[in-house]
Amino acid sequence: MADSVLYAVADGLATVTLNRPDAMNALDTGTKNALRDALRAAGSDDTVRAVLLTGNGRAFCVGQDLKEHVGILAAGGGMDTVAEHYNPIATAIATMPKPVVAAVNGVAAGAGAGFAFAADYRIAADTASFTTAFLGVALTADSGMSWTLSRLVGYGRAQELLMFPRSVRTEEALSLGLVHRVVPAADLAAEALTVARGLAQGPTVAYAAVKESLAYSAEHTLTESLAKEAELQSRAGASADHKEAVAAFVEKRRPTFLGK
Ligand code: T3D
Repeated sequence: MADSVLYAVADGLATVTLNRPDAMNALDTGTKNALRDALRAAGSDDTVRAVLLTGNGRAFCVGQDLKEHVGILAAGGGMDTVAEHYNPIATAIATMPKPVVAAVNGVAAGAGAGFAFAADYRIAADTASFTTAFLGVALTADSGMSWTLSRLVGYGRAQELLMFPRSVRTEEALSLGLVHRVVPAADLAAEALTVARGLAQGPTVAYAAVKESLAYSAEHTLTESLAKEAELQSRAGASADHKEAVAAFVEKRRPTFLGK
């Protein structure tokens, strides 16, 4: 993998770090390839039970590298990167059967914000901010943002944030539901690691089922969603972790989950 994305696995947690701090973690082609491949690797590795996505430097990710993009446009290139990179990256985050935590260490713009919105849990430094950014460069939403943003903040607020891009600071992001938790910048790495490690040691089958049922119910009827819940509850109920959790409850001890 390119140095622009760091990938490390320890104790069931895969940490994926965008590592172009001098470019505010802008997404050039090499970075997009590496990020897509890292997330796919984490998704398909059964020893990985949770993923932590973050950035090095003062930005989380400012989206498409516009300095590279201007050259691609000048050479007559198009928007192939949406199908080649942005869609697979957003899909990997949103659908891998394990929780993804976004530790938003700084500004998240365009597709960078889209990746954070696709995650299952967002913890942000108090110095971070979000902007949809797309309209500023005469583009529409990608990286799943039309889907995620309206579900996070509601249709009307998503309209406003997409049509009139602006910097949303963490206090507002928290009240809008764009982030789950805000911590002092100095504490972000440790706090995010604690959350992500806890998820990596948790009942992975149940987390995957929660993730799948929420996505399913977003576009199905109540009747269909109830049937899906029954299917997923059967899956979670058949897991070793469910048996362990119930036994631990009865025996008044902490459960030890194996992720299966
Ligand atoms: O094919 C396709 O392209 C389709 C896919 C699109 C996906 C997308 O993500 S489109 C959206 C792309 N992103 C943006 O439009 C964000 C542009 N950046 C900004 O609006 C601002 O820079 C920020 C709000 C993110 C941060 O503002 P601020 O004041 O903290 O920093 P700054 O001074 O504007 O930028 C600092 C440097 O980062 C500067 O470089 P310099 O002048 O020091 O050499 C700036 O050019 C660079 N930078 C910021 N964003 C990008 C970038 N360089 C390349 N690409 C960027 N996206």
